[in-house]
Amino acid sequence: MKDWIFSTDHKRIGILYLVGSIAAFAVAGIMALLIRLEQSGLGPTITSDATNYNVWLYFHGAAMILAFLIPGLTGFLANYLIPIMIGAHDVAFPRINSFSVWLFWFAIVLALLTFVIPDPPDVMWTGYPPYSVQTAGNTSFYVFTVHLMGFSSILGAVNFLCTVIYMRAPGLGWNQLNIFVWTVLGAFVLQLIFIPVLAAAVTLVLFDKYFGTAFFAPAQGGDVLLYQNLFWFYSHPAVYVILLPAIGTILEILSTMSRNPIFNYKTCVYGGVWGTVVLGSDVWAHHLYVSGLVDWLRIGMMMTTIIISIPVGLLVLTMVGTLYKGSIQYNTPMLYAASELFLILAGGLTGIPLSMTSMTLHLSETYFVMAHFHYIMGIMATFAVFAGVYFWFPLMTGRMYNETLGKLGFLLNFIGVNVTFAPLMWIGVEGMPRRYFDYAMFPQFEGAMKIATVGALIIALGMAITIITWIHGAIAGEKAPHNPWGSKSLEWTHTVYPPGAGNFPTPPTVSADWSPYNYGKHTAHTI
Ligand code: HEM
Ligand SMILES: [Cu+2]
Repeated sequence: MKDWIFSTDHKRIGILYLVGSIAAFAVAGIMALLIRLEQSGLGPTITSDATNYNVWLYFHGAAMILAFLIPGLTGFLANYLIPIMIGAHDVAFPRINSFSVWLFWFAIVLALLTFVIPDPPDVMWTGYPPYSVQTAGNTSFYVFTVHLMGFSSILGAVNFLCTVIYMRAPGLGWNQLNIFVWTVLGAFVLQLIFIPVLAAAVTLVLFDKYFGTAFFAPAQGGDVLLYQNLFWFYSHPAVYVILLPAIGTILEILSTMSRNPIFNYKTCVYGGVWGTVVLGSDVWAHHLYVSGLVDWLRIGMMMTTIIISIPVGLLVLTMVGTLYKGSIQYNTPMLYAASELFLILAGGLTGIPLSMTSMTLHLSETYFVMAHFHYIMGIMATFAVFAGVYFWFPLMTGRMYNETLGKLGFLLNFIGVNVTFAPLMWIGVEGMPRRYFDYAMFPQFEGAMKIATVGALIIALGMAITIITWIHGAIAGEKAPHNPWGSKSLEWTHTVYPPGAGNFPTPPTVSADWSPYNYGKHTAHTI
């Protein structure tokens, strides 16, 4: 126990992030089930108090994004893998790393207090004023959770940028880095620049609610839209904080399982990853299309939003190219990774009508938006975390998971998410507004809501099987053979499983022709 609490080993810290984020995922998932059960019929079903419903929505959204996806990708996967992938013995600042993970755990505890305090926050994940200022709910819990998570992530960003810049193995050049490392660098640059803006915005809400200031109160000279601008100035880039490492994870798997190098590596890195980082900073107002925004800004942001499909398209092209003519192994991590092509298309293509200022007049604030971001962010990124856990499972535990159980969980999850979100997307186009507690004025949508609820139950079963598969594998799985997937990357070729203190029995040195994707070529990846 003490070994874990005071550990500065990046692998243990990574596992602590994993446990915390999966716990948050489980509770936020239960909230999702409650939301779907509430909507399974017209009128109140499992609660008659709309505030309960708002609290579930708040916890579900805020926890999924702040406590599961961002820490799952940039906390767990980045921590566990990046030092090993670059041939380092640990991160640049191990104690700060330990401090970050405990900040994250404090934030989780703070978020969970939602369920015990008498006036829980009910402000969605967005915390928009004037509601967040006027509500009887305790908005300060939302604000402090954002502060803690944000601070933890900023420390992580500084740590990992320094680690990759200064601690690469001798000989390891920038263009030999794993693609996952690049995507995490992109994500951390975004976090470093934009988190302070979100932190400032929520702090001003705190002042307005508890100290009587009027930053967002128009009657006293404030500006309510200022908050929305500040919030999305961070939170649009935040979707790339999630998208980039998710795609990085998937690319590692696609490459290894199809025995192909990353297709178009340099275009993917400099065009795809960094193009997304640069353009992603300049599209936030597409979340404010229906707020009465001035025309020049609305049209401008429509252009940038459409243009960002180019770098995102490059990333998807790399995924397809990496599979092309591969000799593919269809195991559980690969099933998750391959399904991402469909999920990214479903989520990305639905973004295009939303980016058109004309079409969004109809679609904004409907279930269509909700289905869009669940396909691209909810499901795609969640599947990436799952794919990552399965792929690196032998490395992390020294054991194999059960392939049949893993595949069964995948199948249920994949069927479940589509049974849930396809009907919701459809009723969104038909005009079903998001965030309504009851939909008495739209009785025609009850059938679709019921189907979606069945979908959510299928997902719950799939998730339960997935978590059982992991626990079973970690405790009773067969011993993992050396390099079970035949990868060329340092974390597999130069370590024992699980890697011990300092990661490598002998610290690796890399030659100029080494690549983590040297499949098919006979160049030795010598040390
Ligand atoms: C290139 C493709 C994409 C385009 C063109 C696009 C476009 C849009 C637009 C215009 C909206 C605002 C809709 C409205 O509120 O009326 C939106 C909402 C959203 N998108 Fe995307 N998007 C894309 C990709 C992504 C990605 C990759 C993610 C996350 C990984 C994402 C996550 C979200 C979220 C979370 C929201 C709604 C947030 C909320 O209101 O609560 N989108 N998207
Ligand atoms: Cu956006």
